[in-house]
Amino acid sequence: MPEDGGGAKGVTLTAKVFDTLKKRTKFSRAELEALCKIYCKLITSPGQHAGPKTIINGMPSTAQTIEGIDRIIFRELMHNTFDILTEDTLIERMFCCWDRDSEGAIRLEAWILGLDVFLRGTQREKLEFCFRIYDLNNDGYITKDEMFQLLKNCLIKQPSEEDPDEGVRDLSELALRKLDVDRDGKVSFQDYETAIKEEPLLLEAFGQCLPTEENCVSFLSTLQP
Ligand SMILES: [Ca+2]
Ligand SMILES: [Ca+2]
Repeated sequence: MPEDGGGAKGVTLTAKVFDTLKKRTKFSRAELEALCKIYCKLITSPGQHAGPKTIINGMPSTAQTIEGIDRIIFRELMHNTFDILTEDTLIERMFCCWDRDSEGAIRLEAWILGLDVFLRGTQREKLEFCFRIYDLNNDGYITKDEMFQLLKNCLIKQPSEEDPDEGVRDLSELALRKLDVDRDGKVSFQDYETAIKEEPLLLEAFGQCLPTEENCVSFLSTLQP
């Protein structure tokens, strides 16, 4: 049963959650409040519930869905607010990294913790975030196959080429050589960290998953009271 007729309007940060977030993130009190407001707006915006049977007489039913930012809203947010025009596989991976408990929606706390890395993460946090995204099967390694899949999706196919996958295979081979520091045939987090220290531009080698500096600044400025 919904707690009140307004549904998500009741979402607020409890004092305890607030204190935890204040400690765990780099956001100020005012920023956390602003982020909470944005969250409430996102989860109540129309078209939130993509699945069938969740809209009854124009009113979203809270019976079967957990409250949070769903995939559709997430994609729009990345697209419109942060200019991340990356393809679906990568957006899906980003969503999964944000939705830590695999609930199918990003709850308030996860949303704020994710944004902390996304907007103000340390180099180490950003490395971990990108690595998790690129490690498609979550086994702790980025393999050549995973690189192939990621690069295949980012590259525009040349129709004239006889074997369009050949270029992607070459590129995956090259990326593996660059990133596999200990030469065991796959990229561990350790490899990735070492290689990116050498060559910071490789951080997002397999597709954009972080906002530009400019987008960060402009989003953070909207949080100011
Ligand atoms: Ca993997
Ligand atoms: Ca390795």
